[in-house]
Amino acid sequence: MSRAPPQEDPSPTGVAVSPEVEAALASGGAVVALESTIICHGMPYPKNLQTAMEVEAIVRENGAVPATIAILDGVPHVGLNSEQLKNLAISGSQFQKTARRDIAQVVASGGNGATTVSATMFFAHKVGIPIFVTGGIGGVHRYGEKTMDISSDLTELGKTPVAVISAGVKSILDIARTLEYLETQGVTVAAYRTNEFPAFFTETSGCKVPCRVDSPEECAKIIYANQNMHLGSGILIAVPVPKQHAASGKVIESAIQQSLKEAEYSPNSLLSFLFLDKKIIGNAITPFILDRVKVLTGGSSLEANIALVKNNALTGAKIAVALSDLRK
Ligand code: PSU
Ligand code: MN
Repeated sequence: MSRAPPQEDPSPTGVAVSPEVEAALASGGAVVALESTIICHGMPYPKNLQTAMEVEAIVRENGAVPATIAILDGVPHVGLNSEQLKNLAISGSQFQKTARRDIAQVVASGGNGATTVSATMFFAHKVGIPIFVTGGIGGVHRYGEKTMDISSDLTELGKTPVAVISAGVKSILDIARTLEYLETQGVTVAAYRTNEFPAFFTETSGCKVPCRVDSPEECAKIIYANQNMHLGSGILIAVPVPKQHAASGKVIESAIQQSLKEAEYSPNSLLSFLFLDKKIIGNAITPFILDRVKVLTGGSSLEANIALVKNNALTGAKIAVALSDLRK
């Protein structure tokens, strides 16, 4: 099997860190990790490229260095140049959705991987980046108590000390059980300027969180304390979608119900022996439902998605700067 040589020499850890990210890390500067599944599997081209570039620009404007993470020709990369970012966006789902369990296989086969939250956290921590911005994380799926479909994002948060800035989790998931599971995993869950855990497209979920934070400095102090005590577990900072971009909860919920029906997503069908014959199983469920919700809401969910990712980038960059100042 022939493949192109890696564009940058990976360090002894097997990870290629871009010169800009390396310099920022060496000087204790602010760095923000970004995932690539959202680019390859979460949004269509060219909106995905446009969003990825705007998110990187927002991080820079707010004083931090962006580090998008993906596996290119079998080499995990932290920090992509504009050509690599463009290739990622154009390739879309040709890049394999790569969670923690998939990393070794993608690397061993010299493949291209779009990292999910779990895999992105893993690589961010490996190179020393404590802050990671995304849109939404995975969680406990509806009927998860029967199917055991629980995203590896949650177990990664339990064992990797990276702070993830997200807009909460989508209501395609079981939000209450997701929060219970995070508690079991020992994950600090903080809601930003609200007492309620946000549900991605909407500001509210009906679920209260035990910790409220009101400023980037307050977030940085929690991350700093987590690091100093070597707790070893992650932090989830949930930032609600900006009010003016929030989608209608009713419209979203009916689109979710419709897509669950299309995927024949019910406890009985999921547990039947026909389960493995179904087209939409395992890690294909999240992208399928997200895509159907986008179509069924006439694209309004995509606009909300883009707006909230940008808002998270703004907040995440400010937290990264505050953390870098605390460490000086
Ligand atoms: N939720 C979203 N948008 C996303 C994802 C989740 O609202 O793009 C992606 C993230 O990369 C997340 C992954 O880590 O899906 C979770 O997939 P799964 O449910 O298969 O664990
Ligand atoms: Mn799953």
